[in-house]
Amino acid sequence: EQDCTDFVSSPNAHRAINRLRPSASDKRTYGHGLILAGSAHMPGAAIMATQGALHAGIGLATVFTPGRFYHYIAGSVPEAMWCPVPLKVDGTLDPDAVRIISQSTDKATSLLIGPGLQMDRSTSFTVCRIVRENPLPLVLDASALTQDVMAAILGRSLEAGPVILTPHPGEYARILGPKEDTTDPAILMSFCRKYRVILVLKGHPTTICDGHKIISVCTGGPVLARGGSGDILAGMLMAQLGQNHESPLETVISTVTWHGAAGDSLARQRGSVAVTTTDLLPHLSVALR
Ligand code: NPW
Ligand code: AMP
Ligand code: MG
Repeated sequence: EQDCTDFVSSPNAHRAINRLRPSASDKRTYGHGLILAGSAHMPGAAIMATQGALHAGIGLATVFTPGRFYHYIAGSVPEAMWCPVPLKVDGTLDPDAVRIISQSTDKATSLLIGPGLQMDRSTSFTVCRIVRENPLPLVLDASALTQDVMAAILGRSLEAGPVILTPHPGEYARILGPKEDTTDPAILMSFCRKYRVILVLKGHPTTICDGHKIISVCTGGPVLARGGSGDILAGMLMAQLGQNHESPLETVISTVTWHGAAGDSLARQRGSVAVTTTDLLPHLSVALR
């Protein structure tokens, strides 16, 4: 472990930092990410996804979150902009959310949908419309991983940005269908080709597939086996996808590796038991160094 002050004052470190962030840059250089996440009983997922995006260096983040409780969660992450999207009287997402999010799309660079969303019929309808119509590079996680949303992906324009899916094994089984073998690499490969997606099958190891090759990422361990670890990863992927000019596959591989390496750093310093999910966040900078 290197002392932070020594690191920052060394000429090599100065060069390294400037390689990641050129002097001639401002917040627009590092992307503007949009996040549709959270619900009355899972506001934490929206917060953790947003923190993941911010700690992965995004320039600007706007969070669309259903309902009126956003005043409460907005204060917990002041760096982000928060925008309540309307709910119908039955508590489901109003289709007007499509219009509200589209209005912000012009200057945005990527979109994350899913962490902590309550996926009832009306919310699903709204999410499917956004997936079909919004051309931004897209990360779909958690509650947004349904068969209806998979069908909507097929309706995206060929010119639209890449789609990254980040299921855990249970969510993978849900989008694959009940009769398919979730452990078969050939099925994984043809699934990714059919939907033209990059799939991140989370676990130990995490398997990444773009329909042409399969990559295993072995960083990370059971310190990450706690609620919210995947929400942080989803935010990081959205942030990196929006600001990175290398290939989407390279971006996904490096970001998953980074998330796991931060877990390894946390476990080395504090062990795997008596920590909480957000303790991972400061270790993202340690792992990056
Ligand atoms: P079961 O029924 O639990 O045994 P869920 P989730 C299974 C939000 N969160 N390997 C599971 O099995 C997320 O963002 C909010 C294999 C079920 O059958 C989502 O929006 C938090 N199978 C929402 O909660 C912190 C597994 O998969 C199926 C598996 C639900 O997310 C927590 C579907 O799973 C959470 O991130 C595994 N590793 N894990 C917050 N603080 O706000 C689960 N299954 O129940 O839809 O998945 O991950 O709980
Ligand atoms: P989620 O279930 O969506 O919260 O995602 C969990 C995250 O933690 C994924 O990035 C997993 O790869 C990671 N994770 C959970 N348990 C382990 C484990 N035992 N070893 C390595 N990574 C894990
Ligand atoms: Mg998850």
